[in-house]
Amino acid sequence: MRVKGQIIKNISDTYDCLVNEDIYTCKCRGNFRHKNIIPMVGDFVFIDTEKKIIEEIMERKNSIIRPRVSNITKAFVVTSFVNPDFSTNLLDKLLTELEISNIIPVIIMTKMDLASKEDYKKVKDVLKYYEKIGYKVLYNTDSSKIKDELKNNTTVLMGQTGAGKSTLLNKLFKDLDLKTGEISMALGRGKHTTRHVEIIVKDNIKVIDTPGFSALSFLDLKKEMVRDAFVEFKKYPCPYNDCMHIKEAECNVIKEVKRGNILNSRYLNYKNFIDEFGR
Ligand SMILES: Nc1nc2c(ncn2[C@@H]2O[C@H](COP(=O)(O)OP(=O)(O)OP(=O)(O)O)[C@@H](O)[C@H]2O)c(=O)[nH]1
Ligand SMILES: [Mg+2]
Ligand SMILES: [Zn+2]
Repeated sequence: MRVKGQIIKNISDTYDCLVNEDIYTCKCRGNFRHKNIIPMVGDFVFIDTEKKIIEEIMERKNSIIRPRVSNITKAFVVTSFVNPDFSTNLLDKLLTELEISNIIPVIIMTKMDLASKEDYKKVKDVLKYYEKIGYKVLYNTDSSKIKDELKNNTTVLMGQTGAGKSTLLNKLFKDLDLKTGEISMALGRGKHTTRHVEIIVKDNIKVIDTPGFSALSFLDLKKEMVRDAFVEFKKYPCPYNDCMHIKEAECNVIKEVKRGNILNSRYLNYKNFIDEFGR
């Protein structure tokens, strides 16, 4: 029988497809490979339930490359105060990618309990800026607020390895038992505890655990897309419409950085990202 389902898990060339309450473990149709069609977790598909074959992939509403997932409506950028240390660079990079993909980000902070008083205050001050420019910031202790964010969404968890993505999901859903890692081991060996992307389905919630990463780079983007993803820059229009805010005379973004209205680290990260295109 041909039915519609959604890919919720992929391990090498097998795909778990959810059809109502049932899971069918499928392979792809032979001609997918010739046509260079590679299914993604999140794809809505038509499957043959007897042959256990994915026959067709429906058009994607959106997709991201790292982690490779599709049809997302929201993203949690899971970020630790310490261990691994808070990094505006990584945060800005993820926010940039999400802005470009048109996916709403929510910053979820973890490991407040491990931060020294100074680190705690320093990070909190920086987070105030992100709230000011329009990003929602929650803490992994805010279980009910986080659940509200998840309702009626397909949410992907992104963030550095060891930040606490799987731990957060285990805490939210008591019957889950995702593997979590010792951070010293994870960082020391560059190892990820979560090895594959998986959609967890609970009533009206779909949430995707993913392996973390330690470095990211912009692959197939244009530098103008990166510029436009820095949402607060738009508040300060420049004399030149296509100003890149790098060394143009009379650039209002540069002025506002000097005045302290644009966070210095945001601007420095921006310049670094733009530099990546030059090489
Ligand atoms: N003290 C403290 N430890 C935490 C917190 N959140 C997570 N951890 C610990 O941090 C370690 C790493 O957590 P994981 O949930 O495995 O991290 P992850 O983001 O899923 O990592 P990957 O799967 O490798 O991407 C585990 O030992 C957790 O117990 C927190 O808020 N406070
Ligand atoms: Mg994990
Ligand atoms: Zn400018």
